[in-house]
Amino acid sequence: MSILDNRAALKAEIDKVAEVAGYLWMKGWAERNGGNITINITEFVDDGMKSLPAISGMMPLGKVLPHLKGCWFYCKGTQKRMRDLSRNPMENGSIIRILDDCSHYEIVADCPVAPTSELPSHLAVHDYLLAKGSPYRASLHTHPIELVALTHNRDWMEKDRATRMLWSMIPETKAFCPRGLGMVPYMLPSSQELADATIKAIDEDYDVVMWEKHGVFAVDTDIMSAFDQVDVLNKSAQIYIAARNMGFIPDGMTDAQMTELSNAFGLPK
Ligand code: 2HA
Ligand code: ZN
Repeated sequence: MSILDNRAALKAEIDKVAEVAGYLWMKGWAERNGGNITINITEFVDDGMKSLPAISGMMPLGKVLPHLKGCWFYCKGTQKRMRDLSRNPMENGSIIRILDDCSHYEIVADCPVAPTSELPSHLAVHDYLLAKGSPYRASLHTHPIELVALTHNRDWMEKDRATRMLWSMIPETKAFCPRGLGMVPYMLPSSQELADATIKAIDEDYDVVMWEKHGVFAVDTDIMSAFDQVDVLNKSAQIYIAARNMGFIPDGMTDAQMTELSNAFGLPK
């Protein structure tokens, strides 16, 4: 028995998470338990779900998150592997609900798998998105090799320098990641400080935020779209590296070509 039985719409969302988890593993972005995914599934919750008993005690969120009252999430489990999640999402992640005090949660289904270590960042971001009235319901943290490599150099950590280079490698990148790549300096994984800095970067209007020497954090309407934004950025980083490996610095699209593209697709300048 699974909470997903006879809940086709909810199951379709979890299936997308499993599909993306498989891509993360295949791309080499999800070593061991690396990366995490949370999705806000509140719109799929029915009365039958609301009456289900908890299968865990009350766990603290570490912070009051007022906009999460009554919200439900699917979360990857802590210490769980993306490659396992791709085959078995409900044994490597769980469905949680936020309690009315907005500072605790409990696990509801299917297994008592404790959520990801990055839960503070993920839930604080979901709280921020709801407060803003954003339609975004998915957040993804992963370790894309070439984008992480880029952050090991101070110059590329300068605001929007990497964004300009990545956009200029191939026209699709700006078209499909129109807000670019925000940069957050190194901070301890799982810390509240990192969560706060991530929200600040998203608030500056980025959908994808780089955690220096660690990974990316991306938000979008659903998990597939969040993955796509990271995928186009990392593709550009790979093209840059391929050119450098051929012995030259790539020209990149010209400013005039970038402006033409932005006008044609109605993208921000
Ligand atoms: O959950 O990637 O940053 C594993 C991680 C933590
Ligand atoms: Zn990580």
